[in-house]
Amino acid sequence: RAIGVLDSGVGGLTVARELMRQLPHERIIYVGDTLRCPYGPRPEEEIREFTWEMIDYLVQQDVKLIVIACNTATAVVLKEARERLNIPVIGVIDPGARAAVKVTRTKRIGVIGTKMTITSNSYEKALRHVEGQVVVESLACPPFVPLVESMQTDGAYVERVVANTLRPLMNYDMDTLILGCTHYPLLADVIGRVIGPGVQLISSGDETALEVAALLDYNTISADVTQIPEHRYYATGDIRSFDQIATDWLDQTIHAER
Ligand code: DGN
Repeated sequence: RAIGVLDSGVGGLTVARELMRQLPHERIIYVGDTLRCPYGPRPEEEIREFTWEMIDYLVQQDVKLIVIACNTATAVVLKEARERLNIPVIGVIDPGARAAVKVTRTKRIGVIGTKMTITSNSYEKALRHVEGQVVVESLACPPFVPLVESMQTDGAYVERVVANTLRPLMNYDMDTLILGCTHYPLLADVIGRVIGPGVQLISSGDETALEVAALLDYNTISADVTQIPEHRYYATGDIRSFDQIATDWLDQTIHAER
């Protein structure tokens, strides 16, 4: 049985890539709701409804575990999905928070994400749960997801948008910045340039994959992969642009299905 991974669009591929790297035996079924992306500015009820449609779809495919590879959907649906499903469900917020606490020295952490993720305060709660002493500054970055979904991840225009959006954080003295949206790692180069070399960027993919591995009792050391499992990709919107981003990011030719 496969691992189901869902996101509002292509962002969850940043988590899928890490799963493939750390758990090379595992087959992944990926669902991206590219047609209705972005979720970030939508009302909570809508995010709930759309996310459940993807969860139900994955359950129909008989997956053994679901990764909600979207911070926005994690903030809204993780708790109830855990209560209702009889397979494990993993979100990306707790792993992201844990990863940040591991690397911060000054305990001053920045968080960027969608409007819903930031207003839900989920990161602040998760961070404090791991480390009571952290000082957190959060910022919603609504322009970022549309940039990524339209495959604009580099260049002068993108750099300008990123610099303008991050301006409110520039005077905040932090040593760690959580990319609290799974789309943002695709902009990591630009974000890193704008924010400067003294700040470590944290994506949740790495730590999320560790959590999945622990849950599956997965022994990476004995993983001897001779055949790459046949992953499947589904997108609700334009397949061509999904394939382009996925092929680029995952470094293998991807053909998604509608
Ligand atoms: N990738 C999603 C996240 O991590 O929050 C959200 C993108 C969006 O729909 N705005």
